Amino acid sequence: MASVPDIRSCEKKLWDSSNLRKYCLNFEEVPRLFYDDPRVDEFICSHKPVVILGSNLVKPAIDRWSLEYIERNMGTDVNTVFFSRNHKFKYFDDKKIHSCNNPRGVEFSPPMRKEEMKIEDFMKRLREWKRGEERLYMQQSLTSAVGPNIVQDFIGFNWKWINSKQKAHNWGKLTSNLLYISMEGNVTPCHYDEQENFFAEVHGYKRCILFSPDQFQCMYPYPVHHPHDRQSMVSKMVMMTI
Ligand SMILES: O=C(O)CCC(=O)C(=O)O
Repeated sequence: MASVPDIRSCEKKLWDSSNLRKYCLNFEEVPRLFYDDPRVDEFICSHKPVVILGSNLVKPAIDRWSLEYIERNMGTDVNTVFFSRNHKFKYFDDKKIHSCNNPRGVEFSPPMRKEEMKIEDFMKRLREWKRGEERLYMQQSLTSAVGPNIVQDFIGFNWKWINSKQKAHNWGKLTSNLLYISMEGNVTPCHYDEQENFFAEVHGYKRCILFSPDQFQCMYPYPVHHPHDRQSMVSKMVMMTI
């Protein structure tokens, strides 16, 4: 990979290595480039990850979306919240689980549970959370059901820029917009997505560990009919022993 100048000095760094989980792997950093650098398109075009700076993609959210603002403005509909007994939130598709309505499904015990919660109940659980309790992770689609202020903020995202990227790279439709509110230390285990992703960090920090597609077979994905389809069967412990 071509070397890219280090431009992180202009960013506020909210973490150091003590905030990160330890993995027995050698990491190479994903390049960080300003949105108007022509190399952004070169990276996207060659299916390589890139951190894009200065695009103002979600500026209204950066300016306003504190936890308090979200609580006041999210609206009255319920939100999808996952609960896990440990730090891992391994996605599963409940439509693939065996049941009397789905006799051909797979016998499966979900590793986490899902609850639909009002935003104020989620925030209360978050505020009152104590070590040893189930961890929480809200993963909610942003639809027109959210309150009017959040809708206005969403309309103010930099759609012109993102649509230009979609067009330039011949991507499919922009299909879903998810709001994630995580506790520090939560982990989404290794998986692949079926479409391109733009991820915008509004507050805090998130580490994404990406494996090259040429490692696909080493990741041992679950069979497609399994509730953990798209997830890797490789756990951290296994990876440390090979
Ligand atoms: O990183 C997460 O916690 C969820 C997002 C995700 O799984 C993804 O974008 O593929």
